[in-house]
Formats: sequence, C-alpha cells, structure tokens
Amino acid sequence: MDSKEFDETYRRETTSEGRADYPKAKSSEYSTSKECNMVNSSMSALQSEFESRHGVDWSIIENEYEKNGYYIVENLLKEEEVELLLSETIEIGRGKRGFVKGMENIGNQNKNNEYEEDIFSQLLAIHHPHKVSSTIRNNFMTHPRIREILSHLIGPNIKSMQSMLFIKPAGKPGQAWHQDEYYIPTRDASLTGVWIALDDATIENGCLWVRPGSHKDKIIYETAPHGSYDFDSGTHLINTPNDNDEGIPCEVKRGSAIIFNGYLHHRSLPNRARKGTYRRALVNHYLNANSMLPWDCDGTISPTRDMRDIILVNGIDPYAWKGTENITSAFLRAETAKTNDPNRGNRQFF
Ligand SMILES: O=C(O)CCC(=O)C(=O)O
Repeated sequence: MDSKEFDETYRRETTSEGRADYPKAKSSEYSTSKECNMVNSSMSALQSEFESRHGVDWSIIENEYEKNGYYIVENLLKEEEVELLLSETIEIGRGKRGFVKGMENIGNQNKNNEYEEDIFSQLLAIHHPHKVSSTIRNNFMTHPRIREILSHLIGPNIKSMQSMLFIKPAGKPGQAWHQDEYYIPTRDASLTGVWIALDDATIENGCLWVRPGSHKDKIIYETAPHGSYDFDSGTHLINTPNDNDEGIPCEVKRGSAIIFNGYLHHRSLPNRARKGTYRRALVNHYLNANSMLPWDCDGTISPTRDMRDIILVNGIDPYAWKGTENITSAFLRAETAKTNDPNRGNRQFF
C-alpha cells in the first residue's frame, strides 16, 4: 500500500464512510478553538469506540502506566501500516525522500537499485525521519491510536518534537541505561516515548528493556562512561536506587508499541540475531502541549526557553501565537561505538 492508498484507507475509516467517530483530519490542521473542541469531542467518541471494540478500561491503563512508567499496546498498527512504514524506511535509506545528513558518507544518497540489505546493513538509526517523510509525519506521528492513548496518559493537548527510525541490523550495538527526559527536558515532566516495533522485537535482536517503576521519583540521575562496545553513545546511568535492577525485556510483536515515561530507566542490548536481520522500530517523542520545551536539540542550537520545531498532535497549542520553526533536520545517528564512523566528532546522541 503506498502513502496515497494509506491516506484513502484512513479517510474511509475516519469519515462517515467508515468509523464515523474517528476525527476527520489530522490534529495539526486544527488551529481554532472551535476545531479543537471538535477534536476533543471526537476523542471522547473515539475512546468509547475503542472501549467497546477492545473492552478497554482506561483507568486500568492509566494506573498501570502510572505505576510502571510504561505500557505495552499490542497491535497498535495494522500489518499494512507496518508494511507501509517499512517501504518508506527503504526509500529514506536510499536517500529518496530527501537529504539525511551523514548518509552521504556511507554512499546511501540517491540509490536506485540497492539491495535492501546493502542499504540497511550500515544504518543504526535515522533521527528526525519525519523531516523528510510526509508519510511518517502525517500518518504515524499523529496516528489516531497514538492520539487516543496519549490523550489519556498526557492530556488532551499533545505535541511532538522528534522521531527516530531504528534499523539496528544484526551486529549493531544497543543503548545503555538512560532517561529520555535528561536529553529532552520538559517543564512538566510529560515527556513520553512511543516505541513502535516494525519487526518482532526479541531479547536476541535487541528489544527494549525497562526498569518498572524507576520513573517514579522524577529524579534525573548521574551518568558516566559505560566503556562497553555493546552500547552506542558514551554513557549510562550510575548511582541510582535501581543500579542492581537488571530490568525486564519488552519482547513485542511487530506493530505493537511500548509507551514509556521520560524518566523511566530503559536500555537495549546489541542485535545478536543472525546476519541479514534487523530490529526496526519507529520511536516518536511527545509532551503535553501546555508545557514549553526548553530543548537545545542535544546542543545543536542555542539554549532556548521554548523550541518551536514541533508538530501539534492533538488538541490546542497554547503557544500557537509564537508560530513554529524549522530547526531540526534528518540525520544518521553518530555511532560512537564504531571507531571509523564518519560522524565521529559530532555530539553523542542517546
Ligand atoms: O530502540 C532502542 O534500541 C533504544 C531506544 C531508546 O532508548 C529510546 O527511544 O529512548
């Protein structure tokens, strides 16, 4: 299914032709409060529809999330949506969707007939793919089910500031224990990751691990070099009350999502599965749109009180009067565990 067909499927599902109670347009298109109210009332309808379809009791989900700092949503995406994301990933990897900084160094810019494996085997992760892919921007960052769930966990007003597309072919490292809110600070501790598996994620291929409940004290902990080639980026958490907690692996099927709190300690291990396989995942980060976003984009822009390169995902943006900016752009993650990495010397990213 290409992106046009996808849009059409969603249009049918989200209008009176299909599931009448899904919002008709994407929330980023809502600018007046009347339209926003429409989104919010659609959300309630959506909730009841979801509840009757899946017997969801939102208070159970909210309590679980509050207690553990994460929640697994099975089958968040349908199989054809996963397929669409994977074919989009190949096009991004070929350099067909636009310039991805760092890709030129590994010869992946403008490739036509490259085998999938040749394209993917070198890529750990692409940051901000939504900057080159309208499919990711319009269909997946603002996906109706993500909006539905986050409106319960974050609140009705939601914005997003980044996406990451992990490819993680066999042999690539994991990410050591860290807290996302250290890297992307919010003013109200509302940072939330939505980690969507595009392959079945297993212990062997480097699934996400979490320390349940480690988000609760809302403390950002110290970090120090981990000194391990198992992990990308230089540091891991130290001197936390959870240092001895090995955590639990979140093995999830493709299409399922792990929603996790920005203070939650989490990590992943290297992909130790057989050559030619991947552990692909799309990870988007969200926060309550009522919070300003004092994020310096990992040191790449001057300190700011409110980074405005955001996408309104649901409800209203109380800071809409500031307008938005175009600051971030797509880039290949610098792999710090790889000595000959062309990006070496750049800042390290989590
Ligand atoms: O997917 C992974 O391997 C790590 C993801 C992660 O740590 C994150 O999204 O913050």
